[in-house]
Amino acid sequence: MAVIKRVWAREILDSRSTPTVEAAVMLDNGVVSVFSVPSGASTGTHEALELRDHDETRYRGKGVLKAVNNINQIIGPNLIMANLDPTHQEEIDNKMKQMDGTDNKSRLGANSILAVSGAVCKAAAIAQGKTLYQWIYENATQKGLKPMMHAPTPLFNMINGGLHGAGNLDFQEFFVIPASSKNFADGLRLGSEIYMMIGQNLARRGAIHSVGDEGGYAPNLFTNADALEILVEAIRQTNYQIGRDVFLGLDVAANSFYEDGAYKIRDKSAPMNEASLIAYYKELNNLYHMAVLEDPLHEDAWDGWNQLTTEMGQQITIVGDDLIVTSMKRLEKAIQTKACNAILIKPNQIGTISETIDVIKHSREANWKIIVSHRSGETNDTFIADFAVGVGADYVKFGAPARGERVSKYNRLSSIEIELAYKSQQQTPPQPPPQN
Ligand code: 2PG
Ligand code: MG
Repeated sequence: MAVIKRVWAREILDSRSTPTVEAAVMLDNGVVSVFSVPSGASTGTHEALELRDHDETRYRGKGVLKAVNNINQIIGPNLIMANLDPTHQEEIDNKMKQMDGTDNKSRLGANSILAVSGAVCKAAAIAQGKTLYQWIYENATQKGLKPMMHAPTPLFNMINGGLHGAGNLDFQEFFVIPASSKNFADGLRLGSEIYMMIGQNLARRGAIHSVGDEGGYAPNLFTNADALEILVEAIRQTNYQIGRDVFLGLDVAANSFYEDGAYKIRDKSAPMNEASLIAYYKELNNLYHMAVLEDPLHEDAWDGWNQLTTEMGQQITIVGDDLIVTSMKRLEKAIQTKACNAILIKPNQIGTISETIDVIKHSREANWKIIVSHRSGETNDTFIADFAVGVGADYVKFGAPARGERVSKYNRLSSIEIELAYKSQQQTPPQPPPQN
């Protein structure tokens, strides 16, 4: 097998015009791969550290030259010296963890480590002549996960609020979710048709402000519940039926409106305590029959999470994102305390591909649903789509079915779905989909 011969990195821009890290790996057989790291806006406090320069004279302090230098001067030279086979993902990831030596990757930065981890994974796939999702599947299988490969059901973020929207909504993401019985192509079409209808309705009301960070509309409305109403209205104008073809969901991202022990949202005149917020979710659920509820409470409200999951978890997929931050330690606590029944997976919250797969495996052992997610700051890298297929995720969350950095990932899933269909009939697809 080939060995890693060169590793290098540079600073590029993400979809918010914020710098991020792009790494490249070259093997001694000439194979080159490139991977870029996404970045969150509503980040959990317990995420691995995203290293930024904090030099106010460049990109308002958001530059990533330190992370880039860590790749060019520390990670790269050390990996090259060790003559590593890129198919040994775990060994390489462990080596980078050792080089960093901290619990939260704060020395080298999770953004520099993940950039190399992802580029190594891509290089290994190319060198073996395998599709990226197939190679990730093999990695996952080696680690004892038994993925079912398919294009997962998308959670389309149609309305962007909270830290992602220029409008006035407190909840961050309002999902439209195709029935999981639909194939991906039909689900994507459903998402697009409903997205167009929502846009038309908001424009008629004069409520559109703009689109938010993830391509969903960012309107000004009276309440967060009104945004759910807008989804229902748009769906009713299509041929799709709520509860049969399509479902609703929310990423509340409650951290962002939790202050001084209370939750403040525009739906209620006074700040709410945990019990009244849970009661409000029940009210919304009675009206809208939600299928997915992400981060309903703030990231350290363990007792409240347990109460909510005990009371609502039979009907709804309750997802821990800021709560768990793709961390094994926090996942273990969440399983023990029965805090939720699903996990949002973001490789950059933890910093290596191997650790991300370990967290997925452990979540599966608890019979949890797996949702593989983008970040609000993205590039056109489609790695995360292949990753979701390779680990057998139930859902993906890549934003609205609009904007280049979002649709690149949905379109990649479409081509994987076609390819898998050909393979299941032992036929060769007409055109191999591109990998980078
Ligand atoms: C989330 C994510 C992705 P961010 O909260 O789930 O939608 O947002 O990347 O800003 O953390
Ligand atoms: Mg979230």
